[in-house]
Amino acid sequence: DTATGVHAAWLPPEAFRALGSHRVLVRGDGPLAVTVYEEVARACVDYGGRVGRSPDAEAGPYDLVFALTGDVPALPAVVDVRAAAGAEPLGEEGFVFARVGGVCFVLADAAAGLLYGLFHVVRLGGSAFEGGDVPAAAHRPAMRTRMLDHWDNLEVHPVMGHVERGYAGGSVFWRDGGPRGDLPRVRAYARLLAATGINAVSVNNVNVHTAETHLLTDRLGDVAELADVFRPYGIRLHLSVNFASPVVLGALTTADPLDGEVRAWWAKAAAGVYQAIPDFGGFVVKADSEGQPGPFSYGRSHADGANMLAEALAPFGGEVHWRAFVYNHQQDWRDRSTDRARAAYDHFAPQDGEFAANVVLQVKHGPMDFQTREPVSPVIAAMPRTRLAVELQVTQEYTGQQRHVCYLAPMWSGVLGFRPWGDGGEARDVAALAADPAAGGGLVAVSNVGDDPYWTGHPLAQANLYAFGRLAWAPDSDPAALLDEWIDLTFGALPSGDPAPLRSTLHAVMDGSWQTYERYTAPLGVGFMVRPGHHYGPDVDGYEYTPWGTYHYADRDGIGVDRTRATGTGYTGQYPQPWSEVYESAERCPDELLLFFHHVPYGHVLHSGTTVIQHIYDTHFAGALEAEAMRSRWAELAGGGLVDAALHTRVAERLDEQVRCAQEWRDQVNAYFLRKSGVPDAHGRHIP
Ligand code: GCW
Repeated sequence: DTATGVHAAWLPPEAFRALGSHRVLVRGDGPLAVTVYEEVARACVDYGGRVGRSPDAEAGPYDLVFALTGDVPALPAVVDVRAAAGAEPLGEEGFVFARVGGVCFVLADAAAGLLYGLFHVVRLGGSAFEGGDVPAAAHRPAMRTRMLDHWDNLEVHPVMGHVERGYAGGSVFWRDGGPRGDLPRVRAYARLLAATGINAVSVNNVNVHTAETHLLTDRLGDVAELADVFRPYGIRLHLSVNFASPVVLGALTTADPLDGEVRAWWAKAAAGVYQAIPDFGGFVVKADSEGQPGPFSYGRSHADGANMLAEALAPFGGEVHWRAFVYNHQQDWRDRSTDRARAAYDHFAPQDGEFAANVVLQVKHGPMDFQTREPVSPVIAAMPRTRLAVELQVTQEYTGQQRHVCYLAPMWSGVLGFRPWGDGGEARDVAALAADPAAGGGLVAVSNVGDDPYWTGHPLAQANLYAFGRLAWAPDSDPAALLDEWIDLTFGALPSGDPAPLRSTLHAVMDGSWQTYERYTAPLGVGFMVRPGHHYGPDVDGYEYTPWGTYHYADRDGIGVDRTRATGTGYTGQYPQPWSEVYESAERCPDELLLFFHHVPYGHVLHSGTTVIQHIYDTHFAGALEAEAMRSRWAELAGGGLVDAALHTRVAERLDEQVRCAQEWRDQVNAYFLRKSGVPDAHGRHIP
């Protein structure tokens, strides 16, 4: 049942070499323990090890034992190892790893923990089995929900294509209006996701068109089939639902959330879903946003809408992921008082405390829309009585569309580590707010996967998917260390056996790639200089006179959006102290966000000591050169046997495009600002 013709990504057979060449005992019941057993058994076939399975395992000795902590009578050692890891419960998904007297133990309270422990051992590789004792340590996911949302359509949408904002081919789930039918591929995908720690997937676009609306009812079998494939890897499925389903599916004339018949309709729909998929995760909802239906049509609030769905799901333990991405996309660009950045807070903060216990408010990490640089959304600190999930975008809509190398883990790590209250009394960071065990929100991302043989179009974009899952498990992970993990697993089976030269190239190309991308695109946090519609490549004024609320206001004197309380839109007031003061002040505002918060003259001097206009020139020249350096560095690997030739070519081709596109960005942005400002480059470089 293996997927053929698909890149193994971070789970090539060689990643299981150490595991598969030892003597392993797998105890425990249920489908997840079976998965662990099958994974180990397959590795042992490949590498000559031996696997025992309770209850009829042959006698030891074993090098590695997987067991549930309740399994005491048969395995007394479990008691000591578990005790050594501390008294805190492991939870549904946690595990203990230890090596005692030459035997490794993976212990868990529930079988999902065994699965995550298995992939921990895979990451450790040979080192799991070498050296002396390893003290017992507990590993638990920081986030309860670690979710990937697919923006996949069942059929090719005339404007948005098969996968909305997808850059890796068609959907892995759907084709021609129905299931794609390649379940081995789906299984391989589930396995990759489980290895990063992801435990929830939503299988259709948040813009729910007519065909996808039917997944909730008459097409439910197609979803159940996918759920069956994801289940053995500990992943619960979710569906994006159309708020107007009762109307679209023809049952009722209204979708008013306070209407009794509407509520009854949803209760019945939810019951139907759980009959087909007993462990169904819940609904994802984009309501009253970019043309999607929602409670506003009926004069109801978003709490009314979300709670109605929550009530339908509650009897079955399901959750509603209600998106906070609500703003006016038909704004008048002449009106400078309306500020799209304010919208989510203005809509949702007043409703804090009104959402049901099984509603999770899903908030994009920034106030606008997944730009290369944004401040952290103020909604995240504004709703202490609401469960919260932070939404990231792994698919590179605004960050190079998987034609550019852009390793996003450093950006996400900055978001997760941001402290809305500074270092003062309430020092919790974004990760802690999303992980709050009482609130139980989580981390969500828009997937970058499609039916491309490398999964993600750009092979190096696999690292973003890998790092997302790992950050959801452990938000304080170091992005460079995660890159190493990904490199070791993906490329660890080099014929030379030594990934060191490849490792240094990949770090050189990837570590700083997000900042390189930022240098040659929109400057200083101002955002939206992309081509309208598809959002690839430069168009400085592309969105300037449109209804989308995404403006930079460049004129002959200066640039930026005045979001201050003193003279602007007042957005800075949505932050708690100290940020409301720091962002309010053009002197104190961090350089990288200056134009997000302030409209300043081109001669404004940054903390870096250079003027805004000179910064624009300098970074655009530098960024384009860095893209060229990335390409040369990668080219040095050609023919060296360190990476597969086809993969090398695929990356090389995309680097050619990245270099071309970076130069186009450089020239358009520099020419635009030279013409607007009339200020020449201090270094006299050529600007067309
Ligand atoms: O960034 C915008 C995208 C839309 C997307 C929307 C959203 C799914 O351009 O394509 O729609 O965000 O997050 O809902």
